Amino acid sequence: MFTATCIAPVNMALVKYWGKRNEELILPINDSVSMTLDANEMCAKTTISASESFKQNRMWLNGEVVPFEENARLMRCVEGIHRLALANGAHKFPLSWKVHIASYNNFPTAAGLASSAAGYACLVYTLARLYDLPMNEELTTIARQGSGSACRSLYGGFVHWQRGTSADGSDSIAVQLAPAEHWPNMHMLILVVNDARKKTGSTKGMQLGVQTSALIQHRAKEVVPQRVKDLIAAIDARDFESFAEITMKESNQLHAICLDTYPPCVYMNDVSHAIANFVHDYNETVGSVQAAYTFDAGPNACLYVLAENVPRLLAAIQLAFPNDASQSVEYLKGIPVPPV
Ligand code: 2P0
Repeated sequence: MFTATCIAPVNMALVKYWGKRNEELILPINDSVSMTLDANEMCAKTTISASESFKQNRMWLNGEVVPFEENARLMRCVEGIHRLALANGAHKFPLSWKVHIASYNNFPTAAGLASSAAGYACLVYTLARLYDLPMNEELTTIARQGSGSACRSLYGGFVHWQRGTSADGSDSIAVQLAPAEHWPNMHMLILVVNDARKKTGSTKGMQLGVQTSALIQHRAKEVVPQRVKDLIAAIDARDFESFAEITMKESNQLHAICLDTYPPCVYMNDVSHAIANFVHDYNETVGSVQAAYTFDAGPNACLYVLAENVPRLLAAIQLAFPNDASQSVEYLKGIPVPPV
């Protein structure tokens, strides 16, 4: 028996992927840029074994059996790795051997916290390790076919998923823009508003968006290309203010597109909106842009803040959003910001 175990972290989009031009190959209508969390934080952990004695392919997610051969995305990842292994001539056991896959997420699954990104990135990377394949951009094209955003979780730091223009998706790849060490004091805080499974999954939500939103193609063609350039420049220069503005505008536009979808997809709730307001008020009160928010396809907030500003922001969050809601201080301009 041969076994490999790997972990892959969650990534959070700064410029959002929303909408496909090819559903089967998972080809996006626009580029996206993300930041990957530290490997020890929110991550998927996957063990894959291959054995001559296994009668069938099997998979468990968080200890529960999940369909394998009926899952087209999963099968496409396995077949993609088999193709690479054949081309590489590197496989140390027959490709006909069945595999058993056990994967765990250490965070809520399908609550808009990028669980499929970490999950499929981990699956593809662990399969690559099992077959002794090297890490390269081809693996990102395979992970992409499990879940679009998964291609970005194969790298740490800041990552750019280029939409590509070819019909077969061979140029729809993820590349690393900068490793995490490039901006070591960049922190991400996750505020879990609700960890329940979301009503409309991302796949369905973006499909409906492409079919019904009058704004989505304008966004893909006219807005995103410039934002990607500006964000890459902001990351390069470690310019937090520009980074924050682009990130927040991107989140707002994603949710505007979701509301422009018919019937609308509503992912943010009242608490999410209160958090977004809080961040703008906080920045105004402290007199500079020190925090940014982004929301994916769920109500949970992800805040970006530099290390030196974390304690003050956290103290303010605890004032504005205490565990006991009746103690909440409305975060209006002029409300004392905890001292540095
Ligand atoms: C992103 N999201 O860029 C965007 C922002 C959610 C909001 O990628 O259909 O689970 O599997 O390709 O990757 C979530 O979509 O969708 C996502 P599929 P995926 O992170």
